[in-house]
Amino acid sequence: PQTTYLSDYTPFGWQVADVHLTVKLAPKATRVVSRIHFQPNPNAPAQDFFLHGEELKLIRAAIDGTEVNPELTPQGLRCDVPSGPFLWETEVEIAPAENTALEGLYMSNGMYCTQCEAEGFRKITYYPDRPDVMATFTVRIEGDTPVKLSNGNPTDSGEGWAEWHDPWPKPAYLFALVAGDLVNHPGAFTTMSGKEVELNIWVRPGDEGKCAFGMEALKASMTWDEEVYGREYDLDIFNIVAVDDFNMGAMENKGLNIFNSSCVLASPETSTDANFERIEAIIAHEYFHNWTGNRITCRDWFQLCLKEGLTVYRDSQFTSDMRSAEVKRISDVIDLRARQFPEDQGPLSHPVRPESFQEINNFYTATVYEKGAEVIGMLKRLVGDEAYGKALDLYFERHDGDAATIEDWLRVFEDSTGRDLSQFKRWYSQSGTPHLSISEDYADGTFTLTFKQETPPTPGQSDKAPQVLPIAVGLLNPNGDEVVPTTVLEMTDAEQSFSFEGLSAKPVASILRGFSAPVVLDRETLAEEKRFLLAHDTDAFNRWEASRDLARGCLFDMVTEGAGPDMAWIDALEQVIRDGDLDPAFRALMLALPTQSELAQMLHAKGVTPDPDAIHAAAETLRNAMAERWSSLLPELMAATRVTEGYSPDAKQSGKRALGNAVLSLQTRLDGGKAAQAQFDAADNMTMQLSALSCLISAGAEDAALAAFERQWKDDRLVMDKWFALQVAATKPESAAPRAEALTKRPDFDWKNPNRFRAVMGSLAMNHAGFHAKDGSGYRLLAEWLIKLDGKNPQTAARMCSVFQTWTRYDAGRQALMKAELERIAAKPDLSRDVSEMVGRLLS
Ligand code: B3K
Ligand code: ZN
Repeated sequence: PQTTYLSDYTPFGWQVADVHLTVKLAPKATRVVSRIHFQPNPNAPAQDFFLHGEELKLIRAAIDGTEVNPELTPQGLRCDVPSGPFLWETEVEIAPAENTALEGLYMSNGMYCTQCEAEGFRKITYYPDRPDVMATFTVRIEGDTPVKLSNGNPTDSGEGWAEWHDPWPKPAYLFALVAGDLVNHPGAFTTMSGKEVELNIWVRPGDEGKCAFGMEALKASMTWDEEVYGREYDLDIFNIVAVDDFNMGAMENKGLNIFNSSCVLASPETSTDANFERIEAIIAHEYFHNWTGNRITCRDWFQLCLKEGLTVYRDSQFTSDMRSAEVKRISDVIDLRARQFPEDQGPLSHPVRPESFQEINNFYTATVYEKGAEVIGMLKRLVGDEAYGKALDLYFERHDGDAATIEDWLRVFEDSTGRDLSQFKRWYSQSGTPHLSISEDYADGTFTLTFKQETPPTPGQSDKAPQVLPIAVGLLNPNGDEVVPTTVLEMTDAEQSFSFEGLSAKPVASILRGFSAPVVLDRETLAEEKRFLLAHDTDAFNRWEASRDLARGCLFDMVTEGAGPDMAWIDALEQVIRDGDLDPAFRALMLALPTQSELAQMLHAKGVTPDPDAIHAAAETLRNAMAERWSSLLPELMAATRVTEGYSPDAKQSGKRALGNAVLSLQTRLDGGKAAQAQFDAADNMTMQLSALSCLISAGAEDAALAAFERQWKDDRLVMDKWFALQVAATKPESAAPRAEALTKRPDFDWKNPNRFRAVMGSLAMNHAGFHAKDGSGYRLLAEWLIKLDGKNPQTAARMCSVFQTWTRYDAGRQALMKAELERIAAKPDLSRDVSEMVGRLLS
């Protein structure tokens, strides 16, 4: 397969003035007629006229009305063209009903829909399918479906046809078309300049009752972007469509966002609090793309983080404002460590701005998205809030309508702040997670912190240069009072010291407050000092981190030395858990242990080969010890978290439920599932029902509840996804692979639906000790299904290959088993480019 390099970027030889598409829909033979005005691009070197096109049947091509015979290749077509402007026309035939890859134009439950990012438009018609070619689109849809939607504003319609015009020039990846038997949940929004916008959420008949929350989230997002970033919506209409078969969460097509139905449909009975929060965040994310992504897009796909990192950063700000900023920060760091750190520290490690790819869809990663957002957070921390605001204003002013680069982005900050960001730019080019170690010194009232940074080598990058690290530090005196409030130290060297003078006693340092840089902190702190921070730190993140650190240390000792649970930590934690003045959501986070995969990573980093069974056993022992120590506290807490008002997914109620359910899982260890069964029977919302079911599964007392749940929800696809997922994720390790396999034999295991596939196979990978079963049964099952899925949906198969990304950290036996499965996948005949690239990187 061919590799594309950032350094090879060349502009396209023509500009597109406008695009007219006529799409005549038919499941097996859709005709797409294009009329495109090309004119030579004065800024481009001479080149052949080449248009991308894949899996298209060319019916006819013409230039200025005269038929031509282009040279066809599997990737597109080449043609001789006039030296001046010309009108290009083609007619192609495609078969949406046969498109199981869910890229281009495809069908989901009888409905036509599209997914074009990154390179899917070329499966709809011949086109320069690259983000720096921007054009206005006029689209005519012909077909007998009652609803026909495309980008922009509706201009005209009649019996069997509808026409749309999008006045904003856009790259083809933002093209969208939806047609089907759909119903809308309507809404309206008045923008800050008084423009009326029609809003709709389009769903299949029967799902109308699950749209109200999404609509409110959309309006809240529109208001927030006006208030915080000064960004106003720019069309007369904004449509969202829910689709059941979708490879990702959602897609920001101009004026026509398409969502995986799991990321927009919500009701208290069918969605958990976590679902509600995620839906709110994804709706915001896609809406925010209208400015960061659509109005300002990417010059090429290497610049993906320009839109994704920034938009993730913006949606996290939104969630922080809508809910609790502290809880959001802790949750984001948990997620970063669970998904991005393993990526950055294994064979798939790549820079936030990658420099080469075979299949760009493989780079929609936690590194591009989440680390990309962390980089923006650091930039804001370094320049300050006000300067960030000014830089963003300049970014929108200078680059509106552009296909921009990371260089453009950084230049805006340099020009508006006068800072030199050349060293900061390493965050975009250097892969891997920096390790930060610290030593402390105190003498004569002066406290000195000395930091050392070092980034281990990653694929293709053996030598690492020091990066700019904003290190937020606060100092507490021995009574627990803060003597130096949060200060951002700017570290630029490999080793660097910072001093604080005029102190009356040796302080306790709270370092990397708010997780001010995405690094691994190697800090040898005494347990006593961590308990002190757990009790006194004014920074919520570091309070949580202190406890997390104690839990990690305790589990490390349990696994490596057979030590018992750290009762001093459990008692210190109890003080926090009991503190009714603290946000229940924060206390719920405090109750969670580090994940088993995080522990495996920590052991590996400390030179110990992780044994998944030993890690699982230690975590179980520790949780049992917590439950026993708090046996009288648990019922009290359960009572205190009871919600008596009607259900609301807001932060206040969901925080209470989160704490109550964290407590329930401990209580289940004492009563074998009695309280969980009672909660399951009484539940009137999915949060309470599902968490009770989860407890029953971990207690091995789930049979009746699973059957009852299935009877109740068998007709609701999204709820049944939860049922499939939970029984694999929450079961004992030895049952995970057998249960996943049994589930794949059910008639409702519709494996071509990405949500259902992920529910089973993704959950298997989440069950750490289950996936890593010593006999290799977890690996084998997953590999078999990836091979099967590759033939139908390479994109989803390739994404899931990343569950093998930590394979080299385990013992020789497990390594050999995983390697054999990866090799088996690699040997599959006709393996897709997507999976082939992933497996190649994993094995290299
Ligand atoms: N931009 C899309 C992702 C497209 C996925 C391409 N394989 C969703 C998002 O980040 O908002
Ligand atoms: Zn995005």
